[in-house]
Amino acid sequence: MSRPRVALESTVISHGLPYPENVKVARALEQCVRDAGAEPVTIAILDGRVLYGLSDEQLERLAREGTAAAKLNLSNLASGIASGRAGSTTVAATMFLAQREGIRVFATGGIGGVHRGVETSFDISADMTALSQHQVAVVSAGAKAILDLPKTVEMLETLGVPMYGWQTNEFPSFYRRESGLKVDARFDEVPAMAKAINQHWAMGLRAGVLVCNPIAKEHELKEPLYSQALNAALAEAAMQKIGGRELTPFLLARMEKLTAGESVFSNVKLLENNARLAARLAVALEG
Ligand code: PSU
Ligand code: MN
Repeated sequence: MSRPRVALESTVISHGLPYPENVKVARALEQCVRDAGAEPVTIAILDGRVLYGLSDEQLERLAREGTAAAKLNLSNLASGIASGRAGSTTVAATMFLAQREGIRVFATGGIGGVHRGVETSFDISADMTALSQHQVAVVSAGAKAILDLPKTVEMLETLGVPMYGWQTNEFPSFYRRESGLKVDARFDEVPAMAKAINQHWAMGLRAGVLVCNPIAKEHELKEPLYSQALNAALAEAAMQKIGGRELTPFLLARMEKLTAGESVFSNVKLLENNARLAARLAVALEG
């Protein structure tokens, strides 16, 4: 019998992590999924085609492109494929493609959400749209505090996206375990979480599910480094008037510099943590 599949996104490869670390991390995440009993499916766009799984040569090409690759969400996915250029898929596009392929579980780092200053920018990630539309369980470390987390959580509720805490009551904030915000339900066992997710879809509720898996305590970005770097990165983005699709990659790159690489270490650790939990969930959902 074939093993349950876990989708992995590719924007984290092209826009989220530096080369050549991104190649190693992409392969390490696939191995985490395999070790936990599932089959990894990294999704990306090359030569006008959607790839479900990348060869070494294809992964190397995408990783080398870095931010020159098109960052594809729901609105620019089709034109990105048609262009023939290299493209990486965000959480939104990966969810859409995973569902199309019959994959029910997807591991990422953190989701995009409602940006700070949304009152004037109107910048809300298409990840929110996709979470409301595609029946895929997204395993994440929450969303990072570069976003407006209270508004992101409110929006998920409005869209009918369940937020399930893995062994936590708190909505995690990516580099940190806590945010002061609560999840909808807490699960301490994988089968119990799988049961709730199956229930959600079996009833005909159409949204995805956000599984919130906090970063391990020992891998958190420490205070005060975390808050200082975050505030500095946000201030720089505002000064330089960075917005739209460039904003998330800009803030991630600045966090790396301002924390002397500590943020990348935390990012990799939480990605691995999410890949492992996603695999266990995929196995439980099949059972
Ligand atoms: N969060 C991270 N690292 C990332 C991203 C989010 O910690 O690389 C990427 C994901 O692919 C996510 C996208 O779907 O950024 C959101 O971008 P935007 O805010 O432009 O929708
Ligand atoms: Mn945006």
